[in-house]
Amino acid sequence: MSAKTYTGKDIQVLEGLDPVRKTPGMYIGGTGKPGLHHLLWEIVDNAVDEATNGFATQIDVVLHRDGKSITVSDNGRGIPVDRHPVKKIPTLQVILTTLHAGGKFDNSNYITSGGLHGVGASVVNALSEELVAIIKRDGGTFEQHYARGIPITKLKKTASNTRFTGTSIFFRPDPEIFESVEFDGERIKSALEIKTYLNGALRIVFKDEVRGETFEFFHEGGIAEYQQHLLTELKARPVHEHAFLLKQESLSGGSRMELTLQWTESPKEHLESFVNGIPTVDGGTHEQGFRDAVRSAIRSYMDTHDMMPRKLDIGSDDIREGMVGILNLFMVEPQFQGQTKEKLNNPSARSLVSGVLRLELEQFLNRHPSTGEAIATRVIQSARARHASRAAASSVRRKSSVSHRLNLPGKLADCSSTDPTESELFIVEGDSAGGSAKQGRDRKFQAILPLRGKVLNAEQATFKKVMENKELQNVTQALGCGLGEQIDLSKLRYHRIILLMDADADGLHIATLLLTFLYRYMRPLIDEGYVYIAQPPLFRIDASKKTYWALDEEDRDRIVAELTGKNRKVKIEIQRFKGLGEMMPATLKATTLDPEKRRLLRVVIPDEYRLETEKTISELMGKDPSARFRFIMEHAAEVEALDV
Ligand code: 1YM
Repeated sequence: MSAKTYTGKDIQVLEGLDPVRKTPGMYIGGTGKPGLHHLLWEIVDNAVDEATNGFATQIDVVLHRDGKSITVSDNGRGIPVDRHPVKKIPTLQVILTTLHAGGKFDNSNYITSGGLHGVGASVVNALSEELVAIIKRDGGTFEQHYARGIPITKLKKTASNTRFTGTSIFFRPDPEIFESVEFDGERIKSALEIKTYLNGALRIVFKDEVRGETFEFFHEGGIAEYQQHLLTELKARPVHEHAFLLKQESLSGGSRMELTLQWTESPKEHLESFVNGIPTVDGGTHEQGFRDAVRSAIRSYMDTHDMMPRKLDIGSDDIREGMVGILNLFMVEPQFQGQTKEKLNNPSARSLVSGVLRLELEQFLNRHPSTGEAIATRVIQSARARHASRAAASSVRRKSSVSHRLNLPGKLADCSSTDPTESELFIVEGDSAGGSAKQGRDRKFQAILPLRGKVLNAEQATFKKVMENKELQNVTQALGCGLGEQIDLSKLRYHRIILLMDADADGLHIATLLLTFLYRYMRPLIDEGYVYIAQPPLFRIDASKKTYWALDEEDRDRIVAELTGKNRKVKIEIQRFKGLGEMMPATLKATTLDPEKRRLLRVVIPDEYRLETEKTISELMGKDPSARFRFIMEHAAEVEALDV
């Protein structure tokens, strides 16, 4: 980025703001919460640019008491207020009322930005019910007010002889445009903190007046410090002490980049990438370059040091397992793509990143052989585990692909149909409940698999342990589709897999463990919507020769209130089931098994929860058992109700 000074004459390609209000999604991706927050990032990024260019050191962000308006200020040079030579109005007003062509998503689905500083401010102005700009510059304080992109005052000088300089923008997003205009303090807080990690000289003070809290972020250590922070947050133990750090100041085309890289014991890869300090959540060409380089540098290092195991294939997944890294690329005209425009698309970024990284990483490994060895060991360990899991999974598949019922678990009471689309498998807790279910089912299409003993925590256990657990083996064999990478849905024997557990803590525990197993090893079953949770009643209510079923206390109270409301003298008898085993087969059938009468919950992971689910599962299924119950109980409401 250049440090040259803009004045009015540099501003080019001007356009009115009407299109922004007509199709806001084209400029900010959408009008939901992400779009709303996008307004803030546009303003903050202008202030961060001023800091990155060396003119500002502090940014203040205030989320006002109403939660619907924000002020962002910086101590930079101040947006120019001089008269624009062509437009004959103040440059500030030109910036806030005209759209730079490069700033919008054009019809080829690209957005370019970073070309001209401040292109987004006019979009924020257009989509705000109110915006106030206060500029300190040229020895004065200047102020101008806008409503929905239209100036409602002239630029006024309100004070003179100020020695301070800077820009302050207050804005209140327009409720006519956004589905909700409520900002999320937590989201703002974490995004602001990341910006200070990416710019070690920058201080950001965030005042959240809604929650009455103030946070100050300053991370002198930059991305090296962020790397440490990430390891702690991910609970990932590194396998070598020092992260690999790379800063490249002058790359071709005026680009520069910085990155960190470290291998850990975590079973996953975690790469966070940014372009010009802005998160690229969907990755893109720079991430591809990063991965290319890591793969080839590690391969070449292992080859030349004779560390490649003879009988073991090392895949690029093995090389990346446990890798935690940060990539921040600065480039002049980034192009973004994808649904939320958070994916870098410039082809040149791939070779730019991979060229430098490959060379530097190899040199680093050669200079630090103990680090090289630790990484190579980690890679081999991952390849071995993957190899073992493949072998185990294909043995399960071989066994079950003999397909005959001979291979099905002994405890399974299978259905007579062989058509998976009409077949259901009830996984039932305990033998006595299993017995009731067997008697109450329709054997044509309903199969019952009772589970006894402990289901293993699939999050904590190794693949080998999971494969040895009898109960999970039974589930796997009954389903017939294999697991892990070898899963084959065409072999799945039932298209409804229904967990039927007691409505108590033990039942919740087992359901959670089973869901974790399915999530980790048979994820496509969840994604395809094949997994359900049954809802057996907890109470039976008899009144005037009629029977009612209640799912929980609330349901019971509602039914009782309804009955007494109609007839105060009615005699009501309430029975609480201690467990499924206590229920008569006919009762179980009438309330829980019969598709005409039962209610099932389908297990779904809405797209916006995907990341969160991954985190929640690994956090909560880690050590703390009480957290597990909390997880399933609190999230029960997120499970989409579905009448089947
Ligand atoms: C709270 C938001 O926008 N700060 C800001 C913006 C600009 C400048 C300084 C600035 C940039 C330059 C020269 C330059 C902008 N300038 C322009 C334009 N904070 C915030 N601080 N002088 C001042 O880039 O050379 C657009 S934004 F177009 F005038 F250069």
